[in-house]
Amino acid sequence: MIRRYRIGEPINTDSVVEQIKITTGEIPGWRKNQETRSLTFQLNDSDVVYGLGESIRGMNKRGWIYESNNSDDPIHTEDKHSLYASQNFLLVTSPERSVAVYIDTPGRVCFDIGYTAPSEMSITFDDFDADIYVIDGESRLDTVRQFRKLIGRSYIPPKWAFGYGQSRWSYMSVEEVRNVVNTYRSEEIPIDSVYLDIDYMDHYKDFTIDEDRFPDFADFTKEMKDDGVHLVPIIDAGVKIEDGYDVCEEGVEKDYFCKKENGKNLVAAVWPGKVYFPDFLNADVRKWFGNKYDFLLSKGIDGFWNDMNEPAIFYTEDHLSEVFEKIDTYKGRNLDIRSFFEFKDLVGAIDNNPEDYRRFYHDCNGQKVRHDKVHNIFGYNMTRAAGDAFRRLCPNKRILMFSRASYVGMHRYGGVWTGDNKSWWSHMLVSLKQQPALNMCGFMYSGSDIGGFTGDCTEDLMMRWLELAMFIPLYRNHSAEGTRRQELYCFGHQDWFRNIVQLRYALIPYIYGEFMKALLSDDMYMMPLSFVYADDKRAIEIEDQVLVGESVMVAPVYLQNSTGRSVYLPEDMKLVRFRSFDDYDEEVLVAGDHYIECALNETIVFVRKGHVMPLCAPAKCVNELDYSTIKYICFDAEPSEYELYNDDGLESITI
Ligand code: MIG
Repeated sequence: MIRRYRIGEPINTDSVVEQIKITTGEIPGWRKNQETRSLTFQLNDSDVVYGLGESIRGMNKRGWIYESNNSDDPIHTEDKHSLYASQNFLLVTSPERSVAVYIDTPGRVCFDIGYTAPSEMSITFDDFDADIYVIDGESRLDTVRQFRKLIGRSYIPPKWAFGYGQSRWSYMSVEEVRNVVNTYRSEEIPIDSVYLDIDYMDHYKDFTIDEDRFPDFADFTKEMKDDGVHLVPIIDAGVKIEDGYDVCEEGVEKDYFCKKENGKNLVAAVWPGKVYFPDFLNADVRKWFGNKYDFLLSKGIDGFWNDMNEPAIFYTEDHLSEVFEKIDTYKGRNLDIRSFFEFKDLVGAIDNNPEDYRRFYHDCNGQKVRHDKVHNIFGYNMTRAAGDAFRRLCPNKRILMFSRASYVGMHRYGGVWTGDNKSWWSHMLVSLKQQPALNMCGFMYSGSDIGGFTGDCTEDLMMRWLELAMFIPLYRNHSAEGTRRQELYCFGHQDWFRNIVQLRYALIPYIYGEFMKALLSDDMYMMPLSFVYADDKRAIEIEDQVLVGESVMVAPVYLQNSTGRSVYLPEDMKLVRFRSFDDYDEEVLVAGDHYIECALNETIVFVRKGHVMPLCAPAKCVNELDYSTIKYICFDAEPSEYELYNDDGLESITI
């Protein structure tokens, strides 16, 4: 059952699709405090709190403060409070209850989940305006399903988006991309996509191509596609300010950019230097910007990633000049402990400065709204602009789309990737824990940069990460400029990498099928063990094993130099130890604790009691997978029933 309550006068986010009448009066179970602008909820000792989508720390969110405040912060350490996303859904579970709350408000929200007082969860608002949805379900899954129904069906990617993707900031030319693809092909490591980062553009201008380095782009896109490879260009939120650049000139002429208090266009800066921000909160602007994707669609592109849409701001013109003025006042002074750090922070705190988010305004249905009040739905609306455009421009075709910033509601238009992680073993585990939380919030197509974005990746980290991400929908290796190259052929054991990626392809009938089944029924694709083993105390506490679809449990190795790990089995399961798609052992293990050996080149998968996992022969790309080669790995000697979902993976589904 879902009840909706309203506090103040929230700005509509369009995050829900079902109209629910507002219930007046107190919110049962919650204490409202107008003075502190907060809501408080009592937690029982046995409660586990799930949710908040893309965030740091564990699957059980108890014991920390999380903030919905979309942030371009590339240091995802445990002491942080926000990442790039705001997904304000919390699920409180115990053997006795499964209650959830969804806080629909586009501004900053703070979730203190047993941090200040261990048995209290309090939610504090910058502006006390929100729609509060309280959901009571029969089970964890039932509560999630009700929420997912409320927010509408998730975005469906093309099937090729489940294949291996190779990315790097940046492949600088047609020759470099060709070389990457050719090397994957000659090493016989499957690949479906290559990502184009900012340098494919002409001076970082959205919807342009650098003609010198990427000449005859449509021909090149075709050449790649003929070889089974989709090129996926990046689109940034800021539009370069430049005379003669059509996107900039049109936007100025139509008055489509975000404005300052005085009505002048805000001048901010990102990659291209000075930029304007399209006012994505305005429907006309969304339509206009969305149509621009046609520049690339018409050249054969069928996938995009939307970046820097928190929005990330290096500086605003106004703030920068203030900083320069202030710096002058420090000239010739004897800088001491205070003044030195003030001075240092003047420049150090210039990017993504909270002040800057209060310097500009949006036009929301004729209402002038200061940016910080709607900050968390900016990226959502950029991706919505694209998603709506795809439905207009190519209604029958699925287009790959994922975004860095997000808010609930965006899940209907695209997926997410989790931003600038590091080549750290700890970040590999975080990437697994984020998956169930993302699924709860409607984000089904998602993943993290495999191998880590910044920092130098080692061969063992890359191998373990590819194994850990084996069932994660977005399977993309991405890394930053200046880091050690981490294309799979850059390391020593090509044969091992080939085996791992081929296994991914062999599992795509299961991965894609289970993903789609879950998506179409508002179900979870990846879930904490407690979703199935609800009364098993041990299972409820597990943070490093996850269920995938109806048949599989994963328990990957995530520590450097480990040759195995402890695994807890809530019931009897079959261990399948893969060295490659056709070289594996199977062993039925009884419920309980096990130490499982797992060499660096092995992927371990557990098939649940009474269940079945399909496996096919790999191919060089998803499109060439031959489902007639499917065989089934069964827990029992006698195969049980299994419904294998499949479709052509390209055509839109509009039921
Ligand atoms: O702040 O386009 O998260 O994936 O490679 C850097 C360059 C801007 C951030 C994205 C990252 C991408 C990078 N971008």
